[in-house]
Amino acid sequence: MNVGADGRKIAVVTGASSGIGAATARVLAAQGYHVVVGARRVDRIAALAAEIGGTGRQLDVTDEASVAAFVEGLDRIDVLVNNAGGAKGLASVAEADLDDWRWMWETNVVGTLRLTQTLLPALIASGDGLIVTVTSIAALDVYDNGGGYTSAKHAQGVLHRTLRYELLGKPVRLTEICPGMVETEFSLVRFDGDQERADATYQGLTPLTAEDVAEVIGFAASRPPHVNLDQIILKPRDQASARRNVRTG
Ligand code: 8X3
Repeated sequence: MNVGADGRKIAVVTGASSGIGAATARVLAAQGYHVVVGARRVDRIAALAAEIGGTGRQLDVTDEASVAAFVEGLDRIDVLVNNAGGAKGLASVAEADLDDWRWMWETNVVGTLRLTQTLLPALIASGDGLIVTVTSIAALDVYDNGGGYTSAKHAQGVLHRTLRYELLGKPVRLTEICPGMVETEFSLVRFDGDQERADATYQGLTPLTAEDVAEVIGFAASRPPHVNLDQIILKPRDQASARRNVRTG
């Protein structure tokens, strides 16, 4: 399929089956982009694509063949939103599960690298490309029992920030989005489906919503080509840092 034949600009959003990814796809579609949404859960992707008049394709950023199939026929790319990623577990370094670390590094770091490398020539060829990478405040700070996630998010942030240097002089903007607490499926995945534990994460405070973050991504995407928003940190008013919020004091 030749995506882009209708003349609309093309945006690719990874991890788009829920949360920040799905909300971002809706915002970019409302701005006039043809949005290509990717995620592992193909039923959700198909429903979202139908809703926003975009294209849904299964995507596992940890799988080379899946990425190759995902990008097939994408002749043109204007915006890439690297949103796929997440956390698994909350364990001290002493007790860390090596498979959880591998999953976090594979999805957040290597996945972002794989997709970005693949789409980079098309983003440059667009003449006004934009790469948005959704990292986290965990890309800027560390916290107890978060080493697997904070190290992966730091590495993902470094990958993105390095590209900002390497692409200087090329027509590609780069924006890193560093959200704090956002109520999505993030904690449900982190706690392996334990809904009670996930809910407890946000008790006693008002977290950001996926839409709050998506609006900011939409703002970055709608700036003129010479304006680069390098890094945007957004947190709920109730959260001062990864370690301190109104509940912890
Ligand atoms: C997650 C940020 O503050 O929930 O990316 O740990 S926080």
